[in-house]
Amino acid sequence: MTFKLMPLPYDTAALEPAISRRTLEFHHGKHHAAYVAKLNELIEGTDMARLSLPEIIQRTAADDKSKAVFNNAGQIWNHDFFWQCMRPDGGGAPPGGELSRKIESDFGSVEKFREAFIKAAVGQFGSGWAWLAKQNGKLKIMATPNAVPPMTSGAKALLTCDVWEHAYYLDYQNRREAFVEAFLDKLVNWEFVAQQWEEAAGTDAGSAQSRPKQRRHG
Ligand code: MN3
Repeated sequence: MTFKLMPLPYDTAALEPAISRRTLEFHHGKHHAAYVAKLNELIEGTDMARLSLPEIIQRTAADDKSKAVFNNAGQIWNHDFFWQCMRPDGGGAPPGGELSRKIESDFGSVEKFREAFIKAAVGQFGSGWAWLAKQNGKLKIMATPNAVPPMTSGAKALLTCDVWEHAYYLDYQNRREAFVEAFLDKLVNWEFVAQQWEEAAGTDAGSAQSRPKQRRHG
């Protein structure tokens, strides 16, 4: 199939001041768009052209000869998911409910979850992603390098923050931690995260995780 660039679920200025319009214009309109164009070019005329994005990711994850396909497919999936994880006037503590209770029971408190997420995001050396994921019935914090999504290790993604420099350098320069704090405190779309949690109820289903549904904010 030919993949299309998923539109942002909000205006490019909607996340200011935590993320500037200029950053979103480049990040979505140039970086994310380039992954889509490149993947389409790489799979055209091959048997991968009829697969879904998660199928391409799973098929190429352990295959060094398909590294370019994996990297571009992974980055499309990761960015589609990342945009949905944010909204204007988001962030802070998750609203009450099952996910909130699970965060408290698995991490000790929301504050401890926040500390662990920041530590993973800041500790990811070089380019990559920080995640809240579900695996074997438990919540876990993960950091993955480059284009790797949690589904390749059988975990289901619930929340992610892009920690490639292109995600924050125009707004925060080298201060990755300040960016991750702004992400957690001002941007997280907890409704979306809770929806991922509900979809994961009773299963880890990481390998079957499909493209997140669109919802528009702002
Ligand atoms: Mn990015």
